[in-house]
Amino acid sequence: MTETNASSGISRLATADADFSARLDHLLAWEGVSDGEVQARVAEILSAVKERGDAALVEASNRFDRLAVADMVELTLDAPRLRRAYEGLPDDQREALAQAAERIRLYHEHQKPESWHYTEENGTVLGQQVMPLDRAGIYVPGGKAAYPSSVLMNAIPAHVAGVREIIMVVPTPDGVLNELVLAAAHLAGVDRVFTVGGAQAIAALAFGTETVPRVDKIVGPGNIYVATAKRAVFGQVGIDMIAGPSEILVISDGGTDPEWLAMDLFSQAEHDEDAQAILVSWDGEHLDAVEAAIDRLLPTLDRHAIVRESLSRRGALIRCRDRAEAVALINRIAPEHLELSVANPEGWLPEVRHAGAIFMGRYTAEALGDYCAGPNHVLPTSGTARFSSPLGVYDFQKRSSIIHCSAEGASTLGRVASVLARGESLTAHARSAEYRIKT
Ligand code: HSO
Ligand code: ZN
Repeated sequence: MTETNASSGISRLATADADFSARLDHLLAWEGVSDGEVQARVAEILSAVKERGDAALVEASNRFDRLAVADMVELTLDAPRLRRAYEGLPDDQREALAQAAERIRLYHEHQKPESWHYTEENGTVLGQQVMPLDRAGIYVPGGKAAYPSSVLMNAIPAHVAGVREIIMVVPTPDGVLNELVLAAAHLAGVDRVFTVGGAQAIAALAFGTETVPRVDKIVGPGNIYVATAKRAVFGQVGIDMIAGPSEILVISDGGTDPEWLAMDLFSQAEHDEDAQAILVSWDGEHLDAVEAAIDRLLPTLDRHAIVRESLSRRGALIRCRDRAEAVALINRIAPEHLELSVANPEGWLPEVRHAGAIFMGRYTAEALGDYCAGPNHVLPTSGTARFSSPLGVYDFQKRSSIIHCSAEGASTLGRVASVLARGESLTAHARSAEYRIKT
């Protein structure tokens, strides 16, 4: 039996309910795929930019962002312009942004994978060389969803990875620039910004135009047109993930202030109406207290309409029987963000198989991770934490295998290769290997 609370609309579920599994599946289901009409429009934009370059890019930007510019010069911001944006910020914003950038940079420095090699007895050397991408493109959404924190989270790992050139694109609907976004780009090491967005910006990054250089990988969130365009150009360029709405799963042992927990749920629910906030506990009275806190605090939120919609569409307070059921729920949901608001979070860690980021203990609000703890806030959503990881330095690097045979090594390997090549009837392979066999 599922009851719906009249004020917040958040679902109450219990694992003991006969329909629990079906109800949970329904809440978790998220359809992010674009329809045929979106795909057709995107395909049109992609081919226009591919064929006509800057001219098509300018036309599309004028049309979709309600601009009236003559050429790409007006849609280009260089590094000095980004620095001026940073210097022009109010002191508190400039300092907070700089602190966040420094912490994110430090964390990502730890991720740098090393090249390695080993030498066999006969002198043959085998190894792996790690190299950064030449050029990365960062997509930043416009309008309300333009988050300076996301600029830091996308560009800093690229910079730490050693990417030679970082290009950012951001739409400016009605020509409105977001100075905080530009300041974040400055701190994160972005080289150039083009104020274009949508599928046309993805096309420019993927194919290159007279002004926009072609990049090797495109990262960053965007609306359905951007996501569709990214999927379409994948293969010609690398892309990161296609992110769904934000999610948080909180596990509470009943010992955390219900108001803190309510606000933690709101913090992700306020991102958008499709965001998902779920709290699990085996303490029924505590769940009632959290629900009461939700009802009390919800009207005080600036974004109460979005939060209410998100909680009633996809939110849930789930009562489980015990800790083991809570662990099973974590791994079934594979949440983007997991808050372990429990007495001994370390004890849980080995059992958490799937989660994008794990926030340990009562003090670690997810919001701290969104801005400044250091780890990346670009995380796998919609259960994709089962097979993917947070955005990181490794997303901006690739590896080359290194093989350096000694004369003796080539002779030994030649014998093995020759047999296998003849087994595949590839005799040029066999003879190439055999030339190097010592007799
Ligand atoms: N929670 C979002 C990131 C973000 N939060 C940006 C605030 N600003 C990612 O799921
Ligand atoms: Zn957030």
